[in-house]
Amino acid sequence: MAPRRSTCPYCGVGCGVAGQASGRDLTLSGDAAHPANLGRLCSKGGALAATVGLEGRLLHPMIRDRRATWDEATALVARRFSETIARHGPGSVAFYVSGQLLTEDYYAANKLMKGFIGSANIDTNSRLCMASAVVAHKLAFGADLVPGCYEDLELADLVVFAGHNAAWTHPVLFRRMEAARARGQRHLVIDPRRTDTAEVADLHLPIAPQMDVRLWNGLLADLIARGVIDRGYIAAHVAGFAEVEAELARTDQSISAVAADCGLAARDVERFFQLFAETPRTVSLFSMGSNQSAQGVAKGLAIINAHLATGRIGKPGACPFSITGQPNAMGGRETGGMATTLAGHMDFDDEARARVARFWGAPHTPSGPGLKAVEMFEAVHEGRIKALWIMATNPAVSMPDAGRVREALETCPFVVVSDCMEATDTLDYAHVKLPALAWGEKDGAVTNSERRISRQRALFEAPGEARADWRIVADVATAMGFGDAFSWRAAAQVFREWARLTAYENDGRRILNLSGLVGLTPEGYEALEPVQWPVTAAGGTARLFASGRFQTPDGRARMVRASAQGPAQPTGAAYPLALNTGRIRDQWHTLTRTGLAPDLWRHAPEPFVEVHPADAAAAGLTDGALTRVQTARGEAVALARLTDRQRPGAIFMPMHWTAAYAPSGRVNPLVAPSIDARSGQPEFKHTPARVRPYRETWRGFHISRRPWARPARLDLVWRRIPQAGCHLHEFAGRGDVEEREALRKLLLAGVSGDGLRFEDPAAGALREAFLAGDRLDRVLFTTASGTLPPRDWLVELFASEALGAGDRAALLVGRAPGRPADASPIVCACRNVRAAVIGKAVAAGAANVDAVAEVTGAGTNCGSCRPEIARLIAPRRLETADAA
Ligand SMILES: Nc1nc2c(c(=O)[nH]1)N[C@H]1C(S)=C(S)[C@@H](COP(=O)(O)OP(=O)(O)OC[C@H]3O[C@@H](n4cnc5c(=O)[nH]c(N)nc54)[C@H](O)[C@@H]3O)O[C@H]1N2
Ligand SMILES: Nc1nc2c(c(=O)[nH]1)N[C@H]1C(S)=C(S)[C@@H](COP(=O)(O)OP(=O)(O)OC[C@H]3O[C@@H](n4cnc5c(=O)[nH]c(N)nc54)[C@H](O)[C@@H]3O)O[C@H]1N2
Ligand code: SF4
Ligand SMILES: [Mo]
Repeated sequence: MAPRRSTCPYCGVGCGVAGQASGRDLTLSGDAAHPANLGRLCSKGGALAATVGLEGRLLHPMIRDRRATWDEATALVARRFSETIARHGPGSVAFYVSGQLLTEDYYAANKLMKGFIGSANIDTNSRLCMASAVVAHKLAFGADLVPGCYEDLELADLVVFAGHNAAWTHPVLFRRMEAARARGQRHLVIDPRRTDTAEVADLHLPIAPQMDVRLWNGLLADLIARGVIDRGYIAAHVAGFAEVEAELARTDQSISAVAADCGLAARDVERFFQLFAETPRTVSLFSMGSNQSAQGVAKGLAIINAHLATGRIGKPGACPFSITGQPNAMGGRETGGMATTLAGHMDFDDEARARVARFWGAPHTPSGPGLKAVEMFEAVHEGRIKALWIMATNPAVSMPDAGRVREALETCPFVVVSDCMEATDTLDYAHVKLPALAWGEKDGAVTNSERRISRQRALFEAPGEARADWRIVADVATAMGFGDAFSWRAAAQVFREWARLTAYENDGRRILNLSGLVGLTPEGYEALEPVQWPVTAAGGTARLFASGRFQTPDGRARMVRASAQGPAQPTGAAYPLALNTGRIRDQWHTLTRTGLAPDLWRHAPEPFVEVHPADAAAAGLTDGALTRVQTARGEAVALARLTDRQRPGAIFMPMHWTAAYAPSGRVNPLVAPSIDARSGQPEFKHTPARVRPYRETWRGFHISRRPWARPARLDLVWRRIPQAGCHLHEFAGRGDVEEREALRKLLLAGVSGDGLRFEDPAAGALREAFLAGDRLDRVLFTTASGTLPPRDWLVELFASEALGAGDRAALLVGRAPGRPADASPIVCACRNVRAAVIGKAVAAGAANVDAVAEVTGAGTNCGSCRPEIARLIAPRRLETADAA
């Protein structure tokens, strides 16, 4: 069989893949014919085959912990929702959905809530992600429209990354831009951290947290002063310029004043302004450093204003470009997955409501917007929402103030969760668990960051009783009595209905229009090639606004004042540090899928907190020490990473860890739920915090064939790190030897077989290893004051069928006989190359990334580590020493 073409389920780049399945084994490569990636894949996409096993999958409906039939589960969900609505009104129920649903799923969920239940209480995790950009687009362009396309990123002479760590979060697009750099494109990064994206850029502005609006306003004032704005474009296509100009004049916009407020060196700010002024082909990419802010809308508007005033929009290589995170964040915005719009980018005005109701034959459409994510969980907490259905998202981990979200879920009378995995932090709270088809099984459409609709296609048979999300929704809708409107039999029918809605009574005023796809046959749907909306009979559209017409009533774009404020909650004496959060290179969100691929754990095996050396010294922290990170809401414990890539006064923690992998390493219980008043998007990038040494009295590790969760009775800092063929557990405690003994008892209960044991009471050290036959079965090493060996060699032994005499003898030393241990960090996860090996290659004369690649193999597969290799070759110092 020829490989089937589909798309990667992770980031919004939307790379095409080509996969060939045999049973559950998958051979996968990048789809050379897909316009998003032309065959390339990053580390995450490249590891997909390692994540498609059935282990850990939810394969049958469950009512609490009892297996149920679909009929039972569907009937129960329908009955509880119907009863709740009958008793407390449609506003007492809610759906919380996800940019990881397919367009068909999203369309079905939205139709049920907004058309038939008659509430707008459906919101998506895109609220945590894109909501600020959506509002900025609507204010500026009249609808949530992304002007540009990926080709613009190659045509641009300057790319500004505004709070975007593209090297890690959109790696394949970054590879494309690296190629453009070789042809002279320049990169400028605005980010408080010197990320890998910043490391290789021409200019990095390590901005003080949440000062972006000040910087972009300063830029616009400077452009006006220099006379480089496009008065002709403004006169023809833009409204609101005079108001914005007048507002800017109220503040001192001198470079020195802007630089001082932004914590930047004046000459760097000057260089940014100069570069922007002299480069007509500029694309400004904005992502979570812009959106996840209490001023996220203002940040987006300030960026868009600079582009509108210079006419740099709708032209090749020039646009403001909000890049999306999830594979179908765009599809959700299009189909009405957000509580603040109807499907098809329509708003809650009477005309649009009537139109949508007419199209659906819907009895009830809500009169206005529903609850946005943070408000929704607050309403659950207060008991106003009494039935909640969560699909394809893990809010117990990913929402801000996650402790409170867990309380809300705990008390909610009825929680339904559709997921493809059987154990997630959110599923712990589910009354009903519904098994969804996962990537590789489901069939449907997604829209990537450049408005490109691509097909995801099934590569495997549906396992167990798992069903498509749209079908689960349709079955519940039918059981609620709305069967006529939900009688689809295939994804293709759902898609066609959706396409028809975009074209319905659309006289050209709604740019989101799939009129070219309304006649799609099942075969046409199956064969659909990637295409960018709007899609007419003539085909797709790469770039919007080329004619200078926008979706506002008068066709003009709007410049809207963006006022500069600092963070919602400033730091102070008790919590002097700004806690920033975000992503790491090789993991996806809450680890339910990338966590299954051992290779993807190598680059960052444990939760960490990045701290500037000066802040670390003040707090008594050393590199690698377990560190308590505290905010007004909660505490986490993570390994300190001392680095001058962090601004003094600011710290960073990854968002990924969950109760399943590192219960004390979860950051979201610490994050304040401050939101942007207009978009409802939380300020994930700023919570006042402090750090303290954890001061463990003992620590250790346990390697076993099966995974262990943190024992409930013991207050340990626990991390589970999946390995090929075994699980590594790292732990530390603050108790005495009794605590260690309690853990030992639990872990070793029932262990028989050959045991080796070494004890050094002076160091409080105990090392034990057990074999089952000739195979290593488990090891347990603990120490109070001594050291522990690197874990790699022991982990490797778990793969061996029979241990040799030499290996046995060295077991309790923990080191391979005669092999020097290299504990330096892994840089290239694909080829398993460590920093020390790269260091040696550099010392031996490898002067650039390609030379290092040739000698060591690092960076030769997906290329995600290339910026990090560059950093190892030429370390740079943070350029804030002389900041104003
Ligand atoms: N590897 C990986 N890739 C992913 C994902 C993943 O989980 N893993 N998730 C996907 C999703 S859903 C999303 S939304 C995207 C997100 O992609 P990005 O937005 O690139 O990712 P983040 O790491 O959340 O944040 C970007 C940067 O914003 C910076 N920042 C923080 N505060 C400020 C500020 O005040 N101003 C400025 N200018 N910058 C600031 C942070 O330091 C961080 O480096 O990634 C997508 N791609
Ligand atoms: N501190 C902090 N928190 C953040 C962020 C941050 O930067 N900092 N970023 C925020 C952003 S931008 C985002 S997008 C969110 C992401 O946060 P989440 O959406 O909570 O993260 P995921 O791990 O992607 O959750 C997806 C869930 O859906 C399941 N799933 C996968 N495929 C399917 C499917 O086809 N059907 C069904 N029914 N289930 C499926 C997965 O197993 C998993 O449980 O996190 C937000 N939270
Ligand atoms: S860049 Fe990586 S994660 Fe994103 S779609 Fe492509 S392969 Fe998937
Ligand atoms: Mo996101």
